[in-house]
Formats: sequence, C-alpha cells, structure tokens
Amino acid sequence: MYIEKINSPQDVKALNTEEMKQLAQEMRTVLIKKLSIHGGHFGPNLGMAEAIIALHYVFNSPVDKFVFDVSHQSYCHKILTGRKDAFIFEDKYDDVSGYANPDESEHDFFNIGHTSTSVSLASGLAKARDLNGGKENVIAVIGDGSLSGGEALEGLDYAGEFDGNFIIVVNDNDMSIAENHGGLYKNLKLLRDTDGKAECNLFKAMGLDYVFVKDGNDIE
Ligand SMILES: Cc1ncc(C[n+]2csc(CCOP(=O)(O)OP(=O)(O)O)c2C)c(N)n1
Repeated sequence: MYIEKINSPQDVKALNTEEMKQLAQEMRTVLIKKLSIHGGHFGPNLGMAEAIIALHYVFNSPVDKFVFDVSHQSYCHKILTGRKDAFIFEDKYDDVSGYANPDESEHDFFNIGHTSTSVSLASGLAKARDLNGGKENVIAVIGDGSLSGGEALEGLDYAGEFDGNFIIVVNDNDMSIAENHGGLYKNLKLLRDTDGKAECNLFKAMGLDYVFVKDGNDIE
C-alpha cells in the first residue's frame, strides 16, 4: 500500500508512474469504503484521483495554492496533504470535513461549499501575490457545472485581463448534479468533440491561453 506512506505532497513526488497509478486506485478504494459508511461526494472525488496526484506532483503545495470549486472534489487532496488517516480509519472519519477547511490544513485556503467561487477567489490570491512580489503558482480547479455561475464568469472575465501567472483547470466531465443548461455548454461540447481545436473557443475569446487535455485520468 502506498497510501499509508503518504504524509505530505513530498511523498507523492517520490513515486514513479506505476506507483502513482496504484496510489490513485488505493485512494478510490478507501473513498468508496468511507463514503459508503459515512456519506459524502463519490463521483467528483473518484474522477479527480489522478488529476490531484498530478497537481501535487507538478506543483509545490502549500507555497503554490490550489483553490477547489465547491471543494467537494478535494478528498484526494486531503489524503495527499497529511489527512489520509481520516479516510483510512473508521474511528477517524469525522476528523475532516467534506470541504476545504483552512482550520484543518495549511494546504486549504477557503471554507467553501458553494459552486462557481474558485476562479474569483484564486484571482484574488494571484493579485495579492503580485502586489507582494511573490512568485508562487495559483491554480483554480472548477467543474463544467459550476462554470456557468455568475461569479465564475466574473472570475474568467477578470482572469482574461489579468497579466500574471494564473492557472485555471476546468474539469469538463460533462457531469453535474443536474443537467447543464445554457449556451456555454454548446461550446464545451464543441471543444470536447474537436479535442480543443475548434476555432470557436470561449476561453480564448476571454483572452486566456488554452491547453486541452483529453484524458484527465491518464497519469502520464
Ligand atoms: C451556489 C450553489 N448552487 C448549487 C450547489 C449544489 N451543487 C453542488 S456541486 C454542484 C455541481 C457540480 O458540478 P461540477 O461543477 O461540474 O463539478 P463536478 O461535480 O463534476 O466535479 C452543484 C450544483 C452549490 N453547492 N452551490
């Protein structure tokens, strides 16, 4: 088991690709058990296991700052940032909340539960960093369902003009609590169907650089 040896993101960085794949599987196994007994968000977390390993492999949390939208997909982030016992041991299940919580860890920056907040909050962190002469990365993670909320659109609008280092990861899994509705989803579908190559691209139109990743569960 790799999960039992992960006490901080530094331990993730020491793993090779095969070990990271195994770790993702172990995280899903403990999540299915905990959430079956305790309740919580299944889908958002099972789907993000590899992506969160990748974020912690590439970036240097908590110097680099992740802001998770809703934060209902942050359980794997919690597992990798010193809180694994709360997912492995039944008597510790209540040691963590189901959402990001700065009182729990220096790797969490906001108490969140509402959708559509991450891009705006993270743009504030990025602006503050620049005012303070900092160099760290700021990364907002947001799902397609949350992307059509007003505050997310304001955040994107701000980010499109922001002249600094700011990364937004859109987890477009075409899944939300209810069906997605609105013009934005036509463009997300077009981008999925064309592997991000369609000329009509709402992110580029906002002034953002854009990289399409087809398979977000592919560790490599
Ligand atoms: C303001 C607000 N409205 C509704 C909800 C209920 N809610 C929780 S998650 C979610 C949608 C999540 O979908 P998505 O952003 O695609 O993320 P995924 O679950 O795919 O990671 C909604 C509507 C909420 N948390 N906050």
